[in-house]
Amino acid sequence: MKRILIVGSLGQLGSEIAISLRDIYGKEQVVLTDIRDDVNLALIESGPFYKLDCTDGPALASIVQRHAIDTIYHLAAILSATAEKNPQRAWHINMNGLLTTLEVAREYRCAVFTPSSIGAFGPSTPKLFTPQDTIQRPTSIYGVTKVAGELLCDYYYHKYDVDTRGVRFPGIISHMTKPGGGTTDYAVEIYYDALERHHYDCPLAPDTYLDMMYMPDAVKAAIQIMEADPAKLRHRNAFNVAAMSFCPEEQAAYIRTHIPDFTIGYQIDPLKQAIANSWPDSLEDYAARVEWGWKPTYDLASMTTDMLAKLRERMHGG
Ligand code: AKB
Repeated sequence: MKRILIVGSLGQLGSEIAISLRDIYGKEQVVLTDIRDDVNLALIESGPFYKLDCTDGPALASIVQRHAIDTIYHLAAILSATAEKNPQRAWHINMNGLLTTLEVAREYRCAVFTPSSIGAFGPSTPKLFTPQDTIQRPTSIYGVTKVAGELLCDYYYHKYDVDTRGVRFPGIISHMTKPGGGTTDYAVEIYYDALERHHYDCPLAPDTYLDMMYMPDAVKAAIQIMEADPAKLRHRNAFNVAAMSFCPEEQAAYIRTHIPDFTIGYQIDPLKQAIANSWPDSLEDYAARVEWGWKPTYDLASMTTDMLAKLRERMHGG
């Protein structure tokens, strides 16, 4: 039975991976940590939790030792738009946080999952059906930390035999915990505003295509890759995973099939637009499909139906 630790467990991705891992392995087997301890009290109180700065190696090591952890999900990171406002802090958290986890994993022989991102690509990357192995020259600091993180994880695998694995996540859409500081956050906010105001002001231009994924698929990818047979993994850090690619105009059209009077306006955020323009429109994920059986469940239509239903339930106290 695995004994898992999540670094950054109260964020958009962490809070849902935590619930799924606790369902699968049991509450005591999945230890949660986060820099905050004042949000999502239900999750915090559902099993072992520690307040932890992800760059604090001794504190992380002592939790790993106390709970005999064998697998770490390293999810603490500053997302692209926030990172661009304070690049030095983004480097510190994204790189030193990861290095801290890798060092503890080396000492205590843990496997490590680290998410990379479509942000690991840049303007010189092929934009359509971006291949697994291709040019990676990102222009955002977030992207720089993601490429460096991929390479660092590969390095720890080759040099120290640490079982590092990762995926390049697209924008993740979910209804439990809102994302914070990403370029793709609009694709989540749009559903909240559609239900509350029947209108959304989008920070990206109507025809900005980006890869996106619904949270149940993102959680599935993170868990499935850590359970994959290592003998079949030719790539490790990190696999392209794709589910859908759309632009704000298309997403609005799907929302209108449920809320006919929904309208969208455009108030372009130059920083987010520049980042989005530097990222691919759509990824090709053949390696993930062949090497560990990746296959998404949701597309834009089924995600939109589910998102709106789940948010409606919440709004009506369900
Ligand atoms: C962001 O927009 O920064 C993230 C990502 C695509 O990595 N959601």
